[in-house]
Amino acid sequence: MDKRVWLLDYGAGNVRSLVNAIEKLGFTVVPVRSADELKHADRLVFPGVGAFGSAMANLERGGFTQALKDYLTAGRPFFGICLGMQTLFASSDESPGIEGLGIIPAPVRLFPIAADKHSVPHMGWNGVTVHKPSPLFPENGGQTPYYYFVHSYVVLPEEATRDWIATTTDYGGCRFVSSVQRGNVFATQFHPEKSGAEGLALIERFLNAPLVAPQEAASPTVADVLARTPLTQLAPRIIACLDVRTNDDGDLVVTKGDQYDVRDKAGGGHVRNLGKPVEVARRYYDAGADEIVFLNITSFRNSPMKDVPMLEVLRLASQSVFVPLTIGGGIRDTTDPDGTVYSALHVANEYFRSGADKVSIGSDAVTAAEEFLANGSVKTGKTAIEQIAHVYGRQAVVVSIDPKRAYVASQADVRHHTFETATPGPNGERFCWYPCTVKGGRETRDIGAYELAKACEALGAGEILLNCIDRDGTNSGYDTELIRDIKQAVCIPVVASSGAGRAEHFFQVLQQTGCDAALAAGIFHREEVLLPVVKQYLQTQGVVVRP
Ligand code: 1PR
Repeated sequence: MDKRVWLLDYGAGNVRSLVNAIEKLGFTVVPVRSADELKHADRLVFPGVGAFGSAMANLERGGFTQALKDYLTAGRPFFGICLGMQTLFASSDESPGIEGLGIIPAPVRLFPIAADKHSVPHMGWNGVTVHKPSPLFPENGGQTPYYYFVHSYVVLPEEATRDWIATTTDYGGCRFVSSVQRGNVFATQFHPEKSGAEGLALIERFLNAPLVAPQEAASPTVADVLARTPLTQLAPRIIACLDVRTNDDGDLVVTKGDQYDVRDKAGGGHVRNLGKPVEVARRYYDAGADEIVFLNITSFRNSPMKDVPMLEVLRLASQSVFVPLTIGGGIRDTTDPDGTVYSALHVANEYFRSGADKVSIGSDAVTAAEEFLANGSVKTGKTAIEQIAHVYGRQAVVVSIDPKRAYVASQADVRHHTFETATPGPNGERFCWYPCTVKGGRETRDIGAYELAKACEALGAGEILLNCIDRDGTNSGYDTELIRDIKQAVCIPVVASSGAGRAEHFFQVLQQTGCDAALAAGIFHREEVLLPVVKQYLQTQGVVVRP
């Protein structure tokens, strides 16, 4: 069997994880860089990246548009992913006035949901309802497989899409088309290359599928599609976080701070060494982590460009970890000791090219928000958040917040947003706010986590990673008051972080704050609570989790 897979890569972004997934399955990737090469493709994968308009412009600029239309209308084997599915349609609300390939005569629309009730982008693990039996979605005994979604635009079931609907998914009261198929042309809104073993199995089924259009099942009516139950549910993400730095011997290790102090007093003050980053990441992937976060915690000291080991860690991890990888630390404009200047976007590019799906910005986000607010909340287009979101999409930009709780007797005592706390301060103070820190908690700034989160959302961040220095490493549970306050402040996903000590803490933070994900570091590294045990406990409490 011919094990070649042609990949239409117009160089816009991170296709490494898709290449890694295809190669993991024993196939060889052949890059397609011209219309002529496209004509020789027998099995084409198209991972659209960025915005609809930029994808169509890149196809046109590369001379691919007509050749791709011809390939598709000939019904040759095609697998479009996320934006690679959306470009099959006639147009998109994301880029008004821009024509798509028009293979499916229907529009892609902005998610018709209340953004103040449901985070947008739709980010995380959700199920699919199969409407068209095919070798791609074999009967699974009623069990829906979970796949990783991250998107803000959708295709809806309607007459013009009816014959193409393979699966639908439900989110925020909206049932949208999560995959389309007719004959050998197949495309998914979700990312199979980031959907763990289920995603790899789907890619493998496509690559091994008969290359001759099978006899198609009859299309369901739109009413049938909309009537099908049960609804799928977005599962909250359980995330493992790896703080990474060089130890005293110069080796890059996973470490863990107690309130950000990574030196082990009882162990002679050495940097805690909790293992090799790639091995630890693989262990968490195998244990069912829904995402993995690497935080390069000494990057404020030197430029990540010199942190070749960190880039190598990402390259190696992305070869065997097929869930989203976030990397944070040092993403800002930097000047190397030799005077070379690197923009934040350049640093982010290196991380994406090395296999990251999202980048996390900490200290630089505080500076950007302070300037944005001082500038009357007017955007300059010059911040790292804006520049990276513009090129890679807002879903690729996470802002990591490192706040500390501060008590005040009266809300009039500070100009920042405060709330009344259930646990008053040492002198009975009834209110609190959370000043943010930079440089790993070493420097406190006069901006609250509430104001920072809202400013970064306005600047284009796609997700908030909300740490809490008071809770970090204490096993005392998440600061649910802080997390609820920030969740209510923004419409983008919020990841709860810091303090998890028992499986119950994950249930508590999900139920009491409405956050989209719960992250932990210490209890997983110290194996005090295993990740599968957390998921099993959540299931006993009726929480839908990715199996
Ligand atoms: O400022 O853009 O260079 O990014 C630096 C990044 O590194 C930020 O995301 C910052 O939060 C992180 N960081 C810097 N110093 C430390 C430190 O620990 N000395 N880590 C640090 C922050 C967070 C993790 C974990 C939770 C859960 N630590 O430890 O995400 O706190 O921990 P737990 O479950 O053990 O309680 P920039």
